Amino acid sequence: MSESAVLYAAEGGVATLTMNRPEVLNALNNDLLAGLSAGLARAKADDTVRAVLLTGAGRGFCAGADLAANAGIPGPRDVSQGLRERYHPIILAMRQFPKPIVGAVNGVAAGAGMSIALACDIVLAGESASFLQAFTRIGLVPDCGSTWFLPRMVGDVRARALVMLADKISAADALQYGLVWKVYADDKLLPEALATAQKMAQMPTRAYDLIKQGLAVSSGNGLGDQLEVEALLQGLAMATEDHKEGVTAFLQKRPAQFKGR
Ligand code: T3D
Repeated sequence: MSESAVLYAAEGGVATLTMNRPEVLNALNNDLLAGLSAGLARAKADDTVRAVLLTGAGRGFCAGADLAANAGIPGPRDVSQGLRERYHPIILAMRQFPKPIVGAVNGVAAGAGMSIALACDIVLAGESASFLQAFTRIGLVPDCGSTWFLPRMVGDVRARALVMLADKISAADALQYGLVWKVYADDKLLPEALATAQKMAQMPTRAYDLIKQGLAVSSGNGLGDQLEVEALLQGLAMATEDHKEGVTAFLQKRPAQFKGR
């Protein structure tokens, strides 16, 4: 595995993962997929890391599966198994990640690259970024969660149009549709995304983990079931050191110093 397909840097509670194949807009080959898995595992295991920032090197965020590398594989390949083994663990790891993930979409996010962007907890974009459900352009169907994320994020009408028409949409449209949280001038994106991740790294990390668990099951639950989920999660949150600190700080009229425990 190439060490450089995903750059890893941890500082101030934030691990920055930079997809690093700029010459192909960070298209996903085996090295980059392995690098993402390894980077997420490393950030998860490091107790000093309390937020992750995911971005791309160069002018793209991620152009999806590396079509040239795939075309170079001789003979038939088991695409379904490849998705299960190499892609799904990344999407699931992101959604089940016990710390927040901020995506800084610095350029085009296409195909599985758009799915990866949508799997982040907070999606920020540069004003020249774009989003493309590229799949039907090459006769494929959306994968890596796009048919799960999109209807929930933008509703059925827009989800169908995005995946069937495969029009590239601008960051401004993505903001209007609710695919991203904020759009920044291109030169402000990384500093703003880092500031967001640093802020989140100071927040109650265990509560974030529990929030992610609650949101993950909400769309499959009725209100009564979800109220029960919230009750269970609140019991866990209430037992954390950070909850005690939050209440103590409130009563003492000072800023809380959360430790992520
Ligand atoms: O196969 C499986 O394992 C299943 C998984 C499937 C998941 C998927 O993601 S399927 C979807 C795959 N992605 C695409 O279909 C997108 C293909 N790329 C594009 O449509 C365009 O490149 C973009 C719209 C993303 C950007 O266009 P543009 O004009 O800004 O850049 P460009 O000139 O097309 O690309 C720049 C370079 O990156 C270029 O190389 P070159 O000519 O300078 O040597 C281009 O070939 C390369 N590149 C871009 N995307 C990919 C890629 N190389 C390999 N794979 C790519 N996906």
